[in-house]
Amino acid sequence: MKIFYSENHYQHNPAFEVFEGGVKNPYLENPDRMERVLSALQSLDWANILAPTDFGLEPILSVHDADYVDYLGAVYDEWIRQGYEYKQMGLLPATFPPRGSTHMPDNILGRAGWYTFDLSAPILADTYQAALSAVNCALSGAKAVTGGEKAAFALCRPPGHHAGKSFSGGYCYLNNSAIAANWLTSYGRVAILDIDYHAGNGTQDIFYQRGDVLSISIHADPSFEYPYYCGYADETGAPPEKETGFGPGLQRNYPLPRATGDEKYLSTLGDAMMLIQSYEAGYLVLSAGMDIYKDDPLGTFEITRDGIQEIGRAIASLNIPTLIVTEGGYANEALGNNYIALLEPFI
Ligand code: SP5
Ligand code: ZN
Repeated sequence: MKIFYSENHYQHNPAFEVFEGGVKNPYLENPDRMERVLSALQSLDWANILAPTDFGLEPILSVHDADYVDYLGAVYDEWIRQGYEYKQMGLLPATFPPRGSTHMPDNILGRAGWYTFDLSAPILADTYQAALSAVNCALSGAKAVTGGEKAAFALCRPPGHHAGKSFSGGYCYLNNSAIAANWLTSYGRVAILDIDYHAGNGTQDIFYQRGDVLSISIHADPSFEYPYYCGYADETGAPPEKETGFGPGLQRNYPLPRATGDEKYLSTLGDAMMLIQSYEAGYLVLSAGMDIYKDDPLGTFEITRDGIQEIGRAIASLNIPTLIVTEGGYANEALGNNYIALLEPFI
């Protein structure tokens, strides 16, 4: 299997994140995650680890707003020019625009708050380069599946599914899966299936108004879990201009309760897979967060490694060329074997 990896993620290494109550916690979305996955893969004879190719900005600008991408690319230097320097934390706002705000100020902290929705996506010196490389990994994987591969795996760090058209958050800056999915629409009908523990609010934001990508997310119910404001079952997407014969729009959410185990998860996945089949998707992008795993420090689900393999087996049985993209997953010591369990059915 072709696996795309860039070491540019190492330099994106925030020192901490801010939890509820202002608790400073060591940054969970850390370089060690990818290091573990990579070294687990390196011992396998079927893993063909490749460097990504550079697709430039065009595929990114087809998904994200240009002013947001400009901001991501330029703001760190501006921050330093203004005399700030918090070496390992970079730029992190603490004020966010209330609903209905109409003015984005020139002030750098005002702009930072405008473009992010929580305290987990600081901008460091090398954050933008890391995010670009992650996008190139996803796009390289997408290209591989258009070239006849049954599946490809993109090791994307930082992850992407919480990043919307013009916002970062949840450790995400550029939406790797959404950019790859959008790129794939030139080659056929595309579905995204997001199995990260958290609702894919960024992916939902990007495709909600569009009638051309089926976007499905299975996740912890946002009525009790992050990202709280998105991922409800009644959010089904805006009606497309052309009738698709496929319900109101092309977003589907499957919120699940705390302590969801293998059996319930797999039956929900079965429902989601029926949608993908009836949509007749020619390409599938799997936003594959492993924070569904029972030992994950952020998750509450009880999915076992066997359960993860069953998830992989079920999705592989769809027989759709599939790009598998990393998202969350913070039980670092289990991450390598969890991804291997997911990938094996696609070999
Ligand atoms: C890509 C991804 O999985 N992003 C998830 C970001 C979730 N951040 C939420 C942090 C809330 C942590 N609450 C921890 C309570 C510890 N007991
Ligand atoms: Zn997650």
